[in-house]
Amino acid sequence: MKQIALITGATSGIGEACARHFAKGGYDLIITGRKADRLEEVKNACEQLGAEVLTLVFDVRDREAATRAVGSLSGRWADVDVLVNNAGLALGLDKEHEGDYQDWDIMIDTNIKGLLTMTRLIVPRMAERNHGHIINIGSVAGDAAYAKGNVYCATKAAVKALSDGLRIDLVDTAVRVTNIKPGLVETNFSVTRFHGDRSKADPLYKGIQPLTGDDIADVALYAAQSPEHVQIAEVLVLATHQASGSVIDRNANRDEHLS
Ligand code: NDP
Ligand code: 8X3
Repeated sequence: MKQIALITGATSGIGEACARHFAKGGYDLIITGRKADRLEEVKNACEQLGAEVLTLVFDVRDREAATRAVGSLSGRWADVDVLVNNAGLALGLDKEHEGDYQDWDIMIDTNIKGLLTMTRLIVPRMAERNHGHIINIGSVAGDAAYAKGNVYCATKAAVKALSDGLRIDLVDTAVRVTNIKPGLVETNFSVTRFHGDRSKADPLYKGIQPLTGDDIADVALYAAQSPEHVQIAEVLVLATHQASGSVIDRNANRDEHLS
């Protein structure tokens, strides 16, 4: 019987890449997101790769909708083997004392409370089965704050604390917890952060070869496919010319060719 991976925020970027990689890696999938059309496209792509795929359309901030969606899973689909808590976002890049209340609430509700809701809904069955793996998508931003990153960085620091706490609480079970902390990944992330303004988002990826969603999905699949006695607790994945959340060399003229 194939294992089942549930991936939140599978309509774009890292989540979409995880869906494709887990499909190729032999998993059946439950992919979730807010955009039904995009989920159908990702579903079709993953079916081409040999996966059976269920889609669940809901916003991770809507606890009732999330509860209904997870409650609708029956038979083998109720036994999720891998939960990839990926749905998340940054909104705004402002000084903390000048930030936007609504941006703050959306980040906190999605990155912390949404992740917690999915954990609360899926992990009890894993604990009962003494089998499962939670892969949280944290960030280098959770390791140290950077200028104007304040609330986003705080949400990703929370993802680290929640991953560590869950790992402690599950230590007497065979359920594993991994926190993957990507650096600069070129996805829709920055377009979202700047509320759709590409003229602010695009320069972030200039002068450096950023990571791709596929690079992060590779790491997630590696962690999931590690032998059962191996728990990849935390992985920091940076672009080669990135040293931390705030130290990035953007010398586009350097004489090298990364492939
Ligand atoms: P994208 O914007 O490409 O993808 C974000 C995904 O999350 C989308 O599918 C989006 O859906 C979904 N999402 C956002 N809010 C909600 C919500 N309320 N309910 C359900 N789904 C939601 O960005 P990334 O792929 O880069 O981001 C994925 C994760 O990776 C995030 O947690 C982000 O913080 C983290 N990350 C990203 C890095 C980067 O540099 N790109 C680096 C480190 C971590 P929709 O299309 O409906 O908005
Ligand atoms: C996304 C990476 O450094 O842009 O979490 O915050 S960063």
